[in-house]
Amino acid sequence: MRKTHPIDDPFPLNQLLALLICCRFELYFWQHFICHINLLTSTTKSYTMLLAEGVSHGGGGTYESSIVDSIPIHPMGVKPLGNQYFTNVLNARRHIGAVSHLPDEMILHLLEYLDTNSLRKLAATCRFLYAFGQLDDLWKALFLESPHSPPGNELVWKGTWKATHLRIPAEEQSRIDCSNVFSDVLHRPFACSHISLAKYASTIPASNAISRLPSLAYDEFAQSWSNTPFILTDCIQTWPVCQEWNIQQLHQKFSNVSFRAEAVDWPLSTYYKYMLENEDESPLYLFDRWFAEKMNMEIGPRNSSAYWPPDCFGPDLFEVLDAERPAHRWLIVGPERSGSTFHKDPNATSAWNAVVQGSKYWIMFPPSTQVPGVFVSEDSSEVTSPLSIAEWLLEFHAEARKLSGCIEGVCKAGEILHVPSGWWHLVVNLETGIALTQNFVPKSHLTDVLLFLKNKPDQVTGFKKTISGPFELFVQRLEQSYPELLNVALKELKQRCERKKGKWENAVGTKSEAENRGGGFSFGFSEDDNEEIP
Ligand SMILES: O=C(O)CCC(=O)C(=O)O
Ligand SMILES: [Fe+2]
Repeated sequence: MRKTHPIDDPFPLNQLLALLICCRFELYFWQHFICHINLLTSTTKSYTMLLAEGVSHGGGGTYESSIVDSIPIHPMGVKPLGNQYFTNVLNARRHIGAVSHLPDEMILHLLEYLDTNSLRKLAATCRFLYAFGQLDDLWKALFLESPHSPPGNELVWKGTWKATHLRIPAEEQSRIDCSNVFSDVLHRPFACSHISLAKYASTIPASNAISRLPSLAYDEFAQSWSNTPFILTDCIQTWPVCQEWNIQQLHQKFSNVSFRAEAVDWPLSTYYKYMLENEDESPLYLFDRWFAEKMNMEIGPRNSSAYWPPDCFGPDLFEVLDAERPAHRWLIVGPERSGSTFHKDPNATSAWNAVVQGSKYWIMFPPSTQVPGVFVSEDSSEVTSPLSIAEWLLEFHAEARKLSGCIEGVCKAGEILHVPSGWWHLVVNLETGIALTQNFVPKSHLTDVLLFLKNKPDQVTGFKKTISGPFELFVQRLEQSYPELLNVALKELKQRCERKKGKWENAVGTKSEAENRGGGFSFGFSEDDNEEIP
């Protein structure tokens, strides 16, 4: 059944506000709104440049006819804002009454406070707000907030978040022509979900290219490579999973098994359909830490195992924590464009990431880099990467890849990539794929991990809640299994803190607070600062 629609009735502002008040309009709105607008204003610049490039390449035509050919026409005909200057059609924005006083960014932000019914009602008032009411990100948020499916009424992916949330077949959704709606806020997510990723992955400057080695011995890793990203091209092909796994095979074998994909637990059959059919700018990413248990798999050592950690990384010191070790391995499945926005791995651990199917583009920076578009709080306890991967690539990639220390590379099926402790990384799947990742503590980064556990207890993640002192527990276990190594690491830890303390006192010309209080050695300096210590 098609939805009827009172097209282009003016919609008064007080009605929208009344709706919002009835819904979930909250007091922190204004503060949040201002940050949001600032960010959107900055990203709009690069988006506009992208569109302008399209216009100039196309000899002055409109965006649709000329821009980068991978971006098709919007399914409802919505156009970028700038296109309003190339047309004589009556702009649908003229019919939104008093709401026209609000910029598009604000309208979208207000709509984020609406519940399902209010959003549907508002979308039925005029063509412009209808277009806003189709934004699938709004429906994704409503879906994720809604209660889980009752038994017997299992969730089925219906092609869009709106259709899935409302449980209507995609073909029964209304689709009204919106070719007189001009809005970057509406067009940008669509454009971002179609940008060509290959153009970022295929133009890597030689000076940034990640080292590709056939294999590596542990001694070489320990001596020269533990602080450097690299790809091993001939290391994991003997893993049984590399011969056996592909998406279809996993789908057949585990279709009823639920896996964690960000905020939801979905049977693989649902995620598989989603993966094939979604058009999201940032597709939901399957990232499951309990996969071995769910798939009844043996992991390392060799022989009967499905895969095993490569020898070259040496002993993983977190193994001493045994059942108390924090989350450390994940199965990763995702479609093209899915991936991980900028982050450092937890607890100062290193990681390896093995691609079983597909390929991934990686861009990485050394620990002390200020990555453009990534906001780190003063005590580095909060990291915000507010842009989607596509927006970051559009806005910041060109500038970021010129920064010193930038490393880029494509890790292909059958290859494994090393992420050193503390390194920033953004990763995007260039095609549908499967990967396995594991975090570990090599001997050469023991001090970093101890320092992190000691100095940043509020940022330590992945341990069971019942473990009150991860640092103390780790030290205690190391004392039993690696007493000499622990001694050396604790000495180094002390030296690093004292050097840092000395540097601080030189800078401010006073004794540290700890010393004034009579305390000697203090762990009060973060390991990020140690990057600056020669
Ligand atoms: O495969 C990915 O998306 C990246 C995962 C990741 O961040 C890691 O393995 O450290
Ligand atoms: Fe990571």
